[in-house]
Amino acid sequence: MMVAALVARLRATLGESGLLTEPGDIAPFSTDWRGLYRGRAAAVARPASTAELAETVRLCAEAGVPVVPQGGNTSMVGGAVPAGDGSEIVVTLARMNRVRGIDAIDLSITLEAGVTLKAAQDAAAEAGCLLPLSIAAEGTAQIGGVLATNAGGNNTVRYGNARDLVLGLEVVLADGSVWNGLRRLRKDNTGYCLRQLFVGSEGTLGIITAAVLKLVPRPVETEVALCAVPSPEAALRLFTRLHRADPASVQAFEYMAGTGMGFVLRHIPGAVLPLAAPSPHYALVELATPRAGAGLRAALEAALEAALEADDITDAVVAESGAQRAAIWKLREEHAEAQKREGASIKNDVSVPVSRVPDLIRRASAACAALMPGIRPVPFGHMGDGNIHFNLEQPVDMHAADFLARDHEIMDAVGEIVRDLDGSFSAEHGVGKLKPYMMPLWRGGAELEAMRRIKLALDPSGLLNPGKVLP
Ligand code: FAD
Ligand code: 2HG
Ligand code: ZN
Repeated sequence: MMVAALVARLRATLGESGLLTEPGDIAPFSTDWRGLYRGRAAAVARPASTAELAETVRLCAEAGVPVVPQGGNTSMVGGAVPAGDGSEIVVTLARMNRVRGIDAIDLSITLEAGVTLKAAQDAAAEAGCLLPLSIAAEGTAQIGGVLATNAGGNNTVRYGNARDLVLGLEVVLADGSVWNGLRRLRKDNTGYCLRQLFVGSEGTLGIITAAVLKLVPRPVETEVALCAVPSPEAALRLFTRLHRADPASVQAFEYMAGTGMGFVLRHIPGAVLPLAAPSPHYALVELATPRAGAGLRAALEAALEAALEADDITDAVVAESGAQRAAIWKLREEHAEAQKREGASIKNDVSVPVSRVPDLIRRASAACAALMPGIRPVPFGHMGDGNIHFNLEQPVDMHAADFLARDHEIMDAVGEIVRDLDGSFSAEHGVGKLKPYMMPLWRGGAELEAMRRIKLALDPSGLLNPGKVLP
């Protein structure tokens, strides 16, 4: 069937408001947050229910037309961008945005895929609970996208990735059939664990339409500190000190280099460094507990004092209010945006064993400086779980296009060091359209072959998000 005939059938199924075809309307769905890719969707389908989405996928399968699922379109690897030839239909989950239920005793929340992560957090908070998943894009990223990418973020050190929070899923499969696995059981050993197959599959195995996620009791004490640290090694020692003392209270431990902090202070309105002087390195610590009277503040101050005496920190500020906590977090959360405003960047979302993070930062900085004089390393990220965004900013006097033309060379140089440190080339952003070329080197042999067989079994015609993840 021609794509035009399919579009007519989709319009009949979804109605006028359920299908976008005007170039101006579909443009935002055809490019990515980083501006690396410009695609062109044949149309954007906006189903309002699982049944409508299932029928959309069934019609696309019948017509042999590929489908690109899209959530908030915040992918850092071009995962939700359609091909440039107008041959694919984008399916946005945005209209499927109901919170279906919350149970504060079961500690679970049932959400449609198009609920933003922020709206899900707010719904959990209203019920006196915490959804312990936090990423800087949470105002835009949606539950379906967060699960399809197995997002990590700031709380992984304490609660794990998105994968660790999923109890159940509802998924539309490649032929349009619906798997309803919206269970909320803590124990359920009944064959292969299908839900974990879809988590992290980046829209290539099925379309997530709803999910049951775990909640935890809401913290009653939260403390946030920003520390100036003399080196990545010192930051790691500070992390170890806090984590050994009470692993259950370390909600986040983030590292930032002075370069990235400088970009935030320069480009983000209202950003202010709450320390006496800039530092080459920083650590952001968040401690939290649901235990009343736990004395977190005293514990944090004692740890910071000991770290100061050991020369592991040179200065620190502990937030005195919710507003100050938010202001400190803003310095960290705006890193991606500030880097974008500074110019072109090449991103390496890598992970290594936590103990090797300082080695990674030192070795990768030296390797990149040797490759390109003037390149500006901007390492930052989730040090407590070993995931550093080893990003590079273009030299000041270089053209963005000339810089970006060398992205593979630079990513591969960093990758070589990451491999040597037993790490991964993608810690939390996924593979998307940007990195399938890396898969044979990193996941080749039996692992990649098993992935291909799974893809073939669930999507035999290769219609779900083609060109993503698998080379
Ligand atoms: P999209 O970008 O729309 O899609 C991502 C992938 O999932 C695509 O392959 C798409 O096809 C697929 N997909 C989307 N919805 C579905 C669905 N319902 N069913 C099946 N497949 C689907 N990531 C982190 O892990 N940690 C961070 O700290 C973090 N911080 C970020 C900060 C900023 C400023 C930005 C721009 C991005 C950040 N990201 C982070 C990356 C991104 O936000 C995450 O990957 C997020 O999980 C993507 O969600 P989304 O709804 O925007 O998905
Ligand atoms: C973060 O942790 C995100 O802020 C984005 O994962 C990282 O810009 C990046 O590379
Ligand atoms: Zn991150």
